[in-house]
Amino acid sequence: MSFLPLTPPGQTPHRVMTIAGSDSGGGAGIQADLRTFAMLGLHGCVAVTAVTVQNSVGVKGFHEIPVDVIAGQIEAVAGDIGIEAAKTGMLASAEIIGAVAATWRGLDGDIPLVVDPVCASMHGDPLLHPSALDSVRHDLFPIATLVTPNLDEVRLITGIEVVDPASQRDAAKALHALGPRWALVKGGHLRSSAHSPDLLYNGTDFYEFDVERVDTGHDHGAGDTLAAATTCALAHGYTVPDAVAFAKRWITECLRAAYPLGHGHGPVNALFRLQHES
Ligand code: PXL
Repeated sequence: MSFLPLTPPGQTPHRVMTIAGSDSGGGAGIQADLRTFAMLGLHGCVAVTAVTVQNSVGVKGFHEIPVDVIAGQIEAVAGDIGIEAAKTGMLASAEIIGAVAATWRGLDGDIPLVVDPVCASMHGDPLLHPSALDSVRHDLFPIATLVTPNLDEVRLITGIEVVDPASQRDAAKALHALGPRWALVKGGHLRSSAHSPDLLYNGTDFYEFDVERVDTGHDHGAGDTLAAATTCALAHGYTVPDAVAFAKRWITECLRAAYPLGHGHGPVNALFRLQHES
């Protein structure tokens, strides 16, 4: 199965950045993003925002990186290597969100930015201080090309409980009103549905992405991987709807290949290509 065109050896691939937290268990966060960047043939750069202490069972705590170090990582890469598209994941605090937003606004050019507004782990462990939700709405969303909340994050950010297509549309409108150019309301957490329809909205048009649900107990890092693959496609010059369609195809394969790990939830598997393609 083909995904993105690969760069010939010796030539510089497209360059993307993840601004996110480290997952010591290797399933989500920066580790998941870099796996998808690499497996899609892009060069991945990193601004680490926090270091989590976690395994497959849960998050035991996290340490926030000082904001000047976070801003410095973004500026160092942008000023030398260049960033063609980026994504944000775990940002932990209002202070970090403020620093990332200010740094991002200071960069030259209109670089596509995918904002995955990570609030909690799949076990419900908090990855964002509740007091930072206002910064998500007012500092982070306005700089986003695309926001990709899951349904729990939609509820925290907009107050809307998505239970059906009508409320999913309302949520897309409420998210878009906060300033991103596009909002994607992921349906993956609608457990009752046989499908997992995602709804994309740009203030004018709705696009629906209805991919077969892959039921696996091992979906740690699924949201990160979807946003990372979308970022890769944007770096390749895809439109946002095409990038989301591409990323849906990628996460579906990663979910099909997910594996058990430790005593809890295993991760989605971006390495499936090593097993299926040479
Ligand atoms: O999947 C969301 C996520 C993002 N970033 C980090 C995480 C998690 C979930 O656990 O640990 C660092």
